[in-house]
Amino acid sequence: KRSGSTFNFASYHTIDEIYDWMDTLVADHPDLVSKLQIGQSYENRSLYVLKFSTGGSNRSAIWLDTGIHSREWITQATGAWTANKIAEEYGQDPSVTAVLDSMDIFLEIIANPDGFAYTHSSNRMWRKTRSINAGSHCIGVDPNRNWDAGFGGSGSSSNPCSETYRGPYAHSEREVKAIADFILGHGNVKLVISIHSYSQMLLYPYGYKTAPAPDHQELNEVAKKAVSDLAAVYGTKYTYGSIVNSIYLAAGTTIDWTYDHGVKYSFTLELRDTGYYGFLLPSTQIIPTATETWAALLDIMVHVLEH
Ligand code: ING
Ligand code: ZN
Repeated sequence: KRSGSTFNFASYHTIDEIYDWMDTLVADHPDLVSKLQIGQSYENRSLYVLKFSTGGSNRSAIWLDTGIHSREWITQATGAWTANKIAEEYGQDPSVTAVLDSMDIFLEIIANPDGFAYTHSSNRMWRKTRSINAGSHCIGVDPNRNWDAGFGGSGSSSNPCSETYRGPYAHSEREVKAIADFILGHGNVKLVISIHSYSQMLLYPYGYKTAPAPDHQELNEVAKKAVSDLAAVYGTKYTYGSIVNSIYLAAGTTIDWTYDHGVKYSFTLELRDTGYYGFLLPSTQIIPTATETWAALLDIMVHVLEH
């Protein structure tokens, strides 16, 4: 297949390379894969989403995003590998086939394109968006503190120079608002997995409050099985739990917003590693990381399909 021969999944790529490859994937799988534009970034880059669908109308859906924090390069790389895997396994793998025979999958590989471009051009460690903050010399908002879920609370900063700056108001960032509008407009999203790195964790709500989510017990069971199946691939150990119990209070995160807007199955994955390389994970680990992550993703997707 062209997509396999011209794009090296074992390397890190620029935004132009990834966007070009997305078109190749669509061209290679026209009956399964299409590309949507859900908006534009602050610097007017297109916000593209790959849609995997075998038909129907407004089927129940799965939303996956990678790269909302631009420096977490293993996530965009895993997103590309995963897109290819979904396309290749439909009609081959029984679980993928069953999922896509009744649900659609939406995958935004570069959820923060301005930040991603900046990690290539200027500062490899850039996390936030690239929006200008009125009255400050500091640039950018943390797109994982900008959501309307306990917005402004603990674990987010009001200082535009902070890495966890929440922004002037909820959904101030186009990149965040585009996803929120898409999910609300769709109205039938059953599962959200927002993918970050690093820490090797599988997290579920809440982050903005200490109260357990109403579905805490089921989410915990799903997470337990997913990390077990992930570990079975190469022995990589993940911890799991609510955001607040696993990391810290963090207000304004993606999955707290999706959970509070009816997406019962809302998760964040924190991919490899636990800090030895951190955000600078060697490209030799892309395929192993994506391969083990796939076990967890598929596990969660099948659970949602069956519930
Ligand atoms: N860590 C996440 C962060 O945004 C996180 C941890 C994930 C907090 C989900 C809250 C919700 O701080 C990284 N590496 O981005
Ligand atoms: Zn992150």
